[in-house]
Amino acid sequence: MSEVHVYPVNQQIAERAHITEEQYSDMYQQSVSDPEAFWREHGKIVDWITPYNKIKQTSFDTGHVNIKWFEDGTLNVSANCLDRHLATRGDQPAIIWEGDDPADDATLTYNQLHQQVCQFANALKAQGVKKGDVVCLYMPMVAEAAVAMLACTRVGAVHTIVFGGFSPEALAGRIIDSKAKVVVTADEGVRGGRAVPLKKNVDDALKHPEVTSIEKVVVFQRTGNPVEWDNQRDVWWHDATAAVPDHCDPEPMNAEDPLFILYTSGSTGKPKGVLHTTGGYLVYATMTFKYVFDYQEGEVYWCTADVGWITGHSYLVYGPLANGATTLLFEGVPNYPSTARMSEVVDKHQVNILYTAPTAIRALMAKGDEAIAGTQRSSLRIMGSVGEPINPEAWEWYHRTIGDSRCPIVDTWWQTETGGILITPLPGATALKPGSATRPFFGVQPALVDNMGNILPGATEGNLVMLDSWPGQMRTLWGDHERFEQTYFSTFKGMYFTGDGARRDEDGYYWITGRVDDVLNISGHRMGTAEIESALVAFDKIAEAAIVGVPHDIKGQAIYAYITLNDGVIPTAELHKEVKDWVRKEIGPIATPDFLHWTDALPKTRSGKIMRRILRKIATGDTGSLGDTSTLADPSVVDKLIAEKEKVV
Ligand code: 6R9
Repeated sequence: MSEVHVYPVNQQIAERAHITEEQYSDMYQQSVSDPEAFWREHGKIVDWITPYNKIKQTSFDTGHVNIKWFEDGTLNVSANCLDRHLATRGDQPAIIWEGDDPADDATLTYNQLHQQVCQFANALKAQGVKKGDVVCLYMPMVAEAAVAMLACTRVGAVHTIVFGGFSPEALAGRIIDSKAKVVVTADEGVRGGRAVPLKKNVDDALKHPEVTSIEKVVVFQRTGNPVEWDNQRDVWWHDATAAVPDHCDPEPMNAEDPLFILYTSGSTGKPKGVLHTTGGYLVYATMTFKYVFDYQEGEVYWCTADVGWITGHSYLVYGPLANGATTLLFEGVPNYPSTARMSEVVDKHQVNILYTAPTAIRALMAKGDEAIAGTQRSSLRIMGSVGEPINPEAWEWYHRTIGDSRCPIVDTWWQTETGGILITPLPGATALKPGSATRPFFGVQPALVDNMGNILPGATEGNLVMLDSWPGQMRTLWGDHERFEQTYFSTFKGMYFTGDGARRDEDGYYWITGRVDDVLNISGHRMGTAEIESALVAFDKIAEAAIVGVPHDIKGQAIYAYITLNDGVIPTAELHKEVKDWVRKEIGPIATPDFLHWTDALPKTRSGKIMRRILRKIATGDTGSLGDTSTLADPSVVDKLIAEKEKVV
């Protein structure tokens, strides 16, 4: 380890921070020694229709995993994000929308957002949506995406957002699994100067023979370009909202009623439908937003994540709006039309808190000072990072160049499954070490275990687990509680396994080392190797495929595919392109392999298991230490693979 530079707590920030160093220690202590008392108090950060008496009913026992928080309380998420702010900040901006084109922007006040949400909630009802129905959102980054989310919560519908970059096939798979009744989309999205054919993708997805649950498609008009239309099924957003009243009472929901499903990649099989419920999720998103970003009244907060990811749920929409914050929703990409776009947006809207991903930071860092050309960024106070480990160089650059060495960086570790941030600095309370997510949030009990599940004390390295529940934890996998238990609670009995490895230093700081399972992290997006492999073998010329991740300067990891073709098929440049296009079509551009390695045979054990450890080493060129190859059925494949590597593009 090279020497770690420690940044002490910034005193100016600490002076008016919600949480100081001493408060953190006291509150953390209380939160883990008496979770009932702690959450009884802090559950009040949101407004309840029926107050809760029960706090925590949770068990991590394999076979009986059961997670319930505040289970006898009722509340409504949209009322917490909107109605409760109207008296005090109805005219304050709730959402600032910044278009892909720097000339396009718009502001919605809390009053305006409330009105739009009520109207769209009534429009959903008019399309037949009832409490408990699943609504699939396949939206670009427009304010209407947030309107649609909040409208679902208002009527008690369960949303499942599918990232607009996913293909029709991927969309169809999620609709089939969730049994969604309605899709909300747009004619097209706009990103980086290019149109994304969302409505066309929906049309294609709905042609899939197993998609039988969709009754209506509501289409927001973003570009106005012509789209195909099914008069029975398709409804324009503007028509659906034109004739409905703008009053809609929020539906009282039980704390444990489903709030949303979000599909994420795992190490095996199909994407998993992570289920979050209403009360615990909202309490946790609201509280973490307030303390992790030290949000102060009137500040402008910008999270660059897409609504299609968990970060877009918890820290673009629900956390900020539940706190009455002004949240900036950006349609575009950080480097379009100029490399300095992100910094320009900060200046234009006087952003105080910026939350982005290491992959974006590294892409800008590669351009040096061009990323800040002509900008001041003097409004910035706090900056955040999420999605993957941030390397110390990128951290330092972000701190020095974007933040002018003034702003604390919160490196926030969490997952789709955790609902909110679990390990993170607090701006006024935690000394920073570049590359470390530092310490657990209130109520969070991380531990490091060896491969046998023994808890390792002190400064050490191991598998990252959680010993007890927190309110934002996922409750189940949609329709598959057994898989939920298998995936998260069977590796280490009685513990939630994150799938990540981590190191803990002598100060108790956590350093996430990355996934220890077969999940890749490409530009902060999770991709299961199994998912890409099954897309590849579905291609009619491919016999077998194995995916590994290799380090990439900007994306963090790149996708390296070993492919065995069917007998007689010759690898050509055309086939190379065809295979890449196929994966793009099956899953989406983010899953496209960067490297294709054609080979006749993969290294397998005598029982037929592919030895990925060897494939990883060959792909990264680390062939000096291949380790034990004696269990291979045919050890000669290793030398062949190493020789073939020369030709890989
Ligand atoms: C929020 C989100 C989760 C996986 C997680 C880990 C990686 C996220 C990180 C980080 C190191 C951080 N990850 N934040 N690794 N430092 N600050 O990204 O959710 O898409 O489910 O990904 O991302 O590997 O397990 P999700």
